[in-house]
Amino acid sequence: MNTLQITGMQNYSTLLSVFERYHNFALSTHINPDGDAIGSELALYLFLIEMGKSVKVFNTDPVPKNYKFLPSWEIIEGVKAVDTYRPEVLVVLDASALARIGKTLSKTLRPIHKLVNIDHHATAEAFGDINLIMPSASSTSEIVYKLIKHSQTPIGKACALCLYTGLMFDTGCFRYSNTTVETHRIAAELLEIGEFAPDEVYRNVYEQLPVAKIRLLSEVLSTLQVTDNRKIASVYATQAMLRKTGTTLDAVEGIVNQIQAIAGVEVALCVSEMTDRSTKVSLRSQGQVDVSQLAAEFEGGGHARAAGCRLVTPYLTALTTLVQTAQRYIDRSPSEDMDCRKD
Ligand SMILES: [Mn+2]
Repeated sequence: MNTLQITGMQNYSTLLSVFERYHNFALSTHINPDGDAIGSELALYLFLIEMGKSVKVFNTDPVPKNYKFLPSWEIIEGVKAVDTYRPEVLVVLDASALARIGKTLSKTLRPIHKLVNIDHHATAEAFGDINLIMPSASSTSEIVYKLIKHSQTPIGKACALCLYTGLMFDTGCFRYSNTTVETHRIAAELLEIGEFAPDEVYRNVYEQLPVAKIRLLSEVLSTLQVTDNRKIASVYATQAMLRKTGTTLDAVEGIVNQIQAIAGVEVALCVSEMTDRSTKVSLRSQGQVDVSQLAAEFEGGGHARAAGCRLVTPYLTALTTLVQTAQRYIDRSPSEDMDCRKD
């Protein structure tokens, strides 16, 4: 397979010429899609439609409720809808690895001509025929923004809202270390074009929580442990907690960020007990430790400040292992901050 790794300006043209050459497209993104995943794929969908293309979007997981304010979200279809459909070009966004679009989907959804990979994860695999991987970008939405700008097509209102949502989400509402002068410039431009209210976007994405989720939060936070040196904070979520509160695993997402806010904490981690008794781990770092490396020790990945992995051990064993590993990283790391990115 001829793999093309593209990073420079002229290489946006390479991808745009592929977009021009073919007619039938499919887009997809990672399982448990977040604001950047949905935002970037809808923005690219709208752009390709504007180019007169036939475009289908297939995701393994349904669009989370809090992204149903985004224009065109209804066009996103599930795995079953793929059937025998074969696009000429498949564009995978924000996924790190092809398998992350879902086991079934990664096998059934195959392009006739080109597989395109657009991503900003530091650990992104170059699985495409064309790989537009930019770890310096705040989000996949930022890369899509730059691609559209390069095409000199005006960004539409609907597209601006999708891109802004992705940018906002992946920068943690413009507060993570991946937030730059440029991020703010792009956000300002998108606000100007889209004429939407930023507070409404925030409210749509973050303030539509069911009560059950707050009850789960309370359960999970009650498991808080902080190491003696106060550098590692951890919590866990069990299947029993999910049952008790009537929630599912996706409700655990984001809890790790809350404990990261504890003064002096360098590494925050949240482990979740899975139904098969394996353990899902979310890791956050304040900058001293590269948690993508830590996660890689357990075949996981992500960014220097936000990463994840899965262990085949029960959650309490996994928790002990992870805390010990994190401590090893803290002991050997220099204390100066790294210039690193979030999810
Ligand atoms: Mn992203």
